[in-house]
Amino acid sequence: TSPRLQVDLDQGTGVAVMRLQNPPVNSLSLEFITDICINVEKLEMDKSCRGLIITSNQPKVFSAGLDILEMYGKSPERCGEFWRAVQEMWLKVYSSNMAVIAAINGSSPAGGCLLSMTCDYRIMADNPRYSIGLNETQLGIVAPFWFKDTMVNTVGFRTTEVALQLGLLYNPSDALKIGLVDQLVPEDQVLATATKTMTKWFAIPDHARQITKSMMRKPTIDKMTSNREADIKNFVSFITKDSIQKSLRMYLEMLKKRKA
Ligand code: CO8
Repeated sequence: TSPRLQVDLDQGTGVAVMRLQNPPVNSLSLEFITDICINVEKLEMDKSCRGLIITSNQPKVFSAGLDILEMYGKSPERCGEFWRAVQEMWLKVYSSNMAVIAAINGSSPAGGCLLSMTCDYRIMADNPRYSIGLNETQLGIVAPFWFKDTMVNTVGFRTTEVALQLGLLYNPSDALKIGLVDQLVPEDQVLATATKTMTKWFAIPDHARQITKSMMRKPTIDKMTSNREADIKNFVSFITKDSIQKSLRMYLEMLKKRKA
């Protein structure tokens, strides 16, 4: 176990709840992503676990996305290692045999939105102060093709085309309208609703649901795995550019200023 994750598997129901707790905002550092991968893998191998709910133990935030400090001022080698871990997390969750539900109890920008979209179903707190979306362009960076593919698979091409270019963050009701999330519930009912919803997914024979899930996702997964090394190379050369480093620095400064 890790201090950054609380994982509880109910042997009776077969539902595991994974709570993200990497203060303050569950940003996805290399270490945190590695913890998530190890724990998803463990549950995947556990025959008694049929479903996974991912939620946050931090107030107001599901996940702030990738840890910007992992992409700022780091060596190319370290950037490559980080990116391989990001890919691995996506692969593990997107191809999971478990039914995976995101219980989004806070804001979920960029990598947080990606993690949510890799789940099978999304339930979000109906708090208008929360937002979700792939806002990469706002940081002056570009969501890679498999982020794009995952969003296209979730909300369709045209919505993705506009959302990605403008780096749109949606409030919960707009996210529901475009299908980025599947259901809104009062904040204190997000986890309970996820647990209840899981029974609907468990009512279907696992093998039939799993083969169907794989049929839907395999082309996207195969495309990513066959371009994996090129994608790492591409990320490292992009992110280490002076102009991109400058954009990230300005964004970090903006985050700090906004707070003051
Ligand atoms: N990484 C690192 N630090 C972060 C991040 C992050 N993603 N997000 C917030 N922090 C830091 C803040 O700077 C702040 O630090 P400090 O306390 O030292 O000032 C602290 O966490 C708390 O943040 P806030 O005060 O802003 O907390 P709030 O509760 O007010 O807001 C939010 C929470 C809404 C999550 C807000 O922090 C936010 O909007 N964060 C930025 C989110 C974001 O834009 N993430 C994008 C990351 S990039 C990504 O995920 C995909 C990259 C794909 C790469 C492709 C390249 C080719």
